[in-house]
Order: sequence, then structure tokens, then C-alpha cells
Amino acid sequence: MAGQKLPVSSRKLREVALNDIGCDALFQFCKVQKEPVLITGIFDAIPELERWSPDWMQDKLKNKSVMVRESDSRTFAVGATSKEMPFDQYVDTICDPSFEHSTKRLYMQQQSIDHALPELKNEVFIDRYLPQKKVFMKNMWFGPGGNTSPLHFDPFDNIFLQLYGSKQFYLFDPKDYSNLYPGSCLSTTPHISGIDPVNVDLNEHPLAAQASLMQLEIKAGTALFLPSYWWHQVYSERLSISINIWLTTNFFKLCPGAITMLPLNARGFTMMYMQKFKSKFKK
Ligand SMILES: O=C(O)CCC(=O)C(=O)O
Repeated sequence: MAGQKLPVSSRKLREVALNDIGCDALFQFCKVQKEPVLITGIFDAIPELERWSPDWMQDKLKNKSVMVRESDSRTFAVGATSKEMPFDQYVDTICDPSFEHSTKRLYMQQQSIDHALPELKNEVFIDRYLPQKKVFMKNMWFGPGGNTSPLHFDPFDNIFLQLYGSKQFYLFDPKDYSNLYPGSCLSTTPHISGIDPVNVDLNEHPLAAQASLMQLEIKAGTALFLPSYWWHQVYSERLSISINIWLTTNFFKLCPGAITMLPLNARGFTMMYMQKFKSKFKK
């Protein structure tokens, strides 16, 4: 049966300019927010960030090979395959207007700036205003219009910067956890929803009708502060470049998302410590 888009609630996000917060006060500001906040005027406060564009990136990443995710549908499901390709070729492919109609989709999705793209490490600028021990990871997201990252939550507070193009965010409060058909807490995907809020079959997923959807467009030069465990699905409206900064987190928060992540986190920590233990004895 054909799905439908959930109705958008009238709940509005707070909007504030970065210059009004003050770059130096950004972390303190984020730390106390209980709800997402739209932060405007990023380029007014940090003009260096306006340079990010496909041409500028081609110059920065000349002769580099990058990892690109591939998908047969517009939604990049968890576990989408990745392939390595020259960055120049990636940009030429996604910037070609005919690519919009291609059935094979490509996305440089969640590429760690520190590990995969160190050439861009000094170009993030906004992280200089954040206490370094609070920055867990910085990622780049660069892809064509039409791509969707499916509905999920992350256990991190997120400063999401839109630097080029625009994206639609579909958001749900962590309180909507049980209306969104999350993966089992014993699976590797307890943070992924089983529904698409813009195409839900309410016969199959009736609880989704009780969830309260917020929708917002994020244009170049704006950022979204998204507290941990908020559900989000992200649609790229056109060719888009974004960076997100995950801030270190409290894994023991009292909310359903955090509780269902505990088995996965416990497995992750055990594996990490076993690796450390093994490498100690190899020396
Ligand atoms: O921009 C996207 O495609 C997804 C971003 C996202 O999921 C995140 O920042 O956590």
C-alpha cells in the first residue's frame, strides 16, 4: 500500500544568530539546550566557512581517493556498500545534471574529517571555539540532491553546519521513541527507525500516527544544534556540503533511546578494551 507523509506539528524551533550567542559561548549555550535550536548567521560570525564549495573542495582534495557510499535507492540504508574513487571523478559525477536521474546513488556520507580527510582539518574553524576534549568527532557530508539519510538518533549532541546547498530535517522528540518502530535493543541498529516519516504505511505502522513531526529547512550559513537522542531524517534538496560535530556524551541518560543503546555500547566498549589488551601483549 502507498505510504503517506505524517502531518507536520505546529511546534516551532527557537532561532538565534551565532553572533548573538558569541562563538566563545557556543559550547556553554549548547550544553543547556533541551531542544533543537536553529543557529543562523554562521557566515557572518565565521566568514572563512563561506569558502566551502565543490570547486574549493576539488582544489583542497586534488589527487585524493575518497570513500563513497553507493545505494540503489535514494535512501542510504545502514550498511550501504562503499567504494573508493578519485575525488575529482566523484565531484564530476555528482555535479553532472543528468546524475539527478541516475538509479545508482552516491554519497560521501559521514566521512571523518580527522581520519579520512585531514586536508580539511584546519578548515572547520568553528571547532576552535569548542573545548577540544568535548569534541568527539567531526564528519563531512557531501552529495547530490535527492539523497536521504534515514530516520535515526545518535547518542551525541550534534552541531550540524550547512555550508553549501540546503537540506530538509524531519525531527521527532526522544519521547516519540515507541511510536517510531526502532530496531531491537539486541540488534546492531537500536537507533534506526523502521519508518520513513514522508512515506509511512499507517496500516503497517499505526503508532506512527501518534508521533509529532517537526520539519525544517537548513540553508547554507545556518546550523542546527540537535541534542542527543533526537530522531532525525535528512533529505538533501540539492548538491550539498555539511559538516557535523558530535560532542562527547553521557551514555547513561534516562531516556528510552539511551537505555536501548546500552547492550550495543557494552559490546563496543568490550571490543575496544579487548583490542587494547591484545595489542599490549603483542608488544
Ligand atoms: O546530512 C545527512 O545526510 C545526515 C546527517 C546526520 O544524520 C547527522 O548529522 O547525525
